Amino acid sequence: MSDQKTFDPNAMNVGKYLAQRLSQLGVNHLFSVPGDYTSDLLEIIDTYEDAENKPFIYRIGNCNELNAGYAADGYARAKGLGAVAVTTGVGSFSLLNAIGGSFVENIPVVAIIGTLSNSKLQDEINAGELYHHNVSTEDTNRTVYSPVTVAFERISNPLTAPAQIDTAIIACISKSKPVAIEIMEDCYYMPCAEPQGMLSPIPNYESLPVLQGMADQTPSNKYAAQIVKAIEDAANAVYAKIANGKPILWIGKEISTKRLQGKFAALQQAIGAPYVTSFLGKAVVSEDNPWFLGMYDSVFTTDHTNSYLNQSTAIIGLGVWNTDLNTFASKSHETGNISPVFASRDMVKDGENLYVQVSLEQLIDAVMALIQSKGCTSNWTQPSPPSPPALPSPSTTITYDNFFAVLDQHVNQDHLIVADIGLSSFGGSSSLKINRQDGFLAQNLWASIGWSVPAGLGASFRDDLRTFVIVGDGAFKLTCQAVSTMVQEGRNAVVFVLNNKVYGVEQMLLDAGPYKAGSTEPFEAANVLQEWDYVSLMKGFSNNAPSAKSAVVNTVGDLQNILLMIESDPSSTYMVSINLKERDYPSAWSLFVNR
Ligand SMILES: Cc1ncc(C[n+]2csc(CCOP(=O)(O)OP(=O)(O)O)c2C)c(N)n1
Ligand SMILES: [Mg+2]
Repeated sequence: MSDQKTFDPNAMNVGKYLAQRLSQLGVNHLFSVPGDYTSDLLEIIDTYEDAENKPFIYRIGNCNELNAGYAADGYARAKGLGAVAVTTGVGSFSLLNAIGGSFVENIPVVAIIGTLSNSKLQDEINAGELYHHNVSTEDTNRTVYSPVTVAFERISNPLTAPAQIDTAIIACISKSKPVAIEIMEDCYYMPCAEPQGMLSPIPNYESLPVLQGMADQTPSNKYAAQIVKAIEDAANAVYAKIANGKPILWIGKEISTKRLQGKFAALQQAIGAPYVTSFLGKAVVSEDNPWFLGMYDSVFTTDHTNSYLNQSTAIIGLGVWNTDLNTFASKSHETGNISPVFASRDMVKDGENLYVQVSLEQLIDAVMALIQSKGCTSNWTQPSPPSPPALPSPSTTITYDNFFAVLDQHVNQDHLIVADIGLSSFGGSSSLKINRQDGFLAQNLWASIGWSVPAGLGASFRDDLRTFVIVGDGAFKLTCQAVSTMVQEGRNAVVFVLNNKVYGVEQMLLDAGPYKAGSTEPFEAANVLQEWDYVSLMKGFSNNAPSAKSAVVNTVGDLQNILLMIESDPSSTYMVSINLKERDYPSAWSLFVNR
């Protein structure tokens, strides 16, 4: 309890200011774990209501800080911006993995860390007193969080709090990366200025017309002129590869994070070229498009996709990050540079030529301008889709391939898929046809197993969609308590646990021997999991709440039945164990297993 509450309860204060700023940007939920250094803030959040007596922000309690962080990350991926509040030290250190993932994958999350009051810090510094959860008198959270945030603000003074909060949030939405706001506990109830206007992102680069103007003025700005030239040269290089022949566009996550879906669609139509995605770029635009050919990723590329890639005269990477995942299965130590043309991370690589300070948007605009002035005729005819695999009879044992074939026929534009990393990623969840833009969320580069369950909790606040989480049993064990939070918050999410009783992908990468046909080679002991009873687990997590449902799937028919039940029950949380044979794997791994 803070004596600061004696201030006028109707006046603006630091906690309310933060709540208003987040709420203005569409953050209606704050994921948190209480701690005495944040309790006053959470109390403000819980009691602060708008003119219609609705809370500005609903606080969502989580079982631990890692889950809260992943939930904020999933919320940000699904809704645009997320926020999490934890206590210092024991909370902020547990949260760090989640914020690391948000940083690496360009997800805008505001991490709020409640810390010692000004007077307690002075006690520590001057009188050697020690306070719980506190590492030292050093600026520890700043040291720990600086590498994984684009702004760190420590608020010790209510007078500067509004400017500091605004600075951090503007950095977050401008750079699409996490920020941390550490607030000393005596500040939350302190009066401060009212928020002025709305916060909006600052562009990361000048537009081409502005640069052009700077280059053309007398005397010319030589740096602007060089950037204009880099943009033009990069666009000419790309145009030369697409204007004739059979180019294929290979799209990546920046199409989504930089909101370039519309510009990409116009470019694709103007060229008349098919497109494929990288693993990180899955479903950045809807896959319900006849020109979409599937994922391009080393040995996981399907025969159908390869039949087109083999005919292509150029593969143009647009917004694809050059990561080892693009050639994951090759087990190479190199990154996955499988196309000579890459436009991402504000540069364009064309073979040996590198054009820097060229954003993806500027490149697409400049290539479109060339197409409009010079024309473009691709030699492609619209691809015909492969026929979907025939579904096996209901009595057939469930396998990875059957699971994804049945699910693929079931999911539609009303679903949001949140997929974890594991054997099920490649040729499994990556093979699902996603019929809506951004209808598939995965943390594939940071690749922290267990992300999907709490991220699915966060994503499930997209009330217009039903969230389906696909997670391996090993990954599930890290963060499974988030299912309990789903029940508590009345989320109608569905968690499919791919229960193969092993860390399958770890075994695959270590030694694929146990997966070879007819093999009796044992799994490496470190990769064998204790089996769980998922039905009992769901009962335990929810104390038998009627809205907490569970099922076990052993056959194709079991899966079809449970999917029907789930559709007819839009207000329950489901946990479904898919009972797989230990040596089963998605057939997309066959080339890997048999090489
Ligand atoms: C936090 C974290 N710890 C460890 C790993 C290493 N790792 C990657 S995949 C994996 C196993 C996943 O097993 P499971 O979820 O059962 O999926 P399966 O491969 O069996 O489909 C592990 C341990 C990781 N990526 N993240
Ligand atoms: Mg497993």
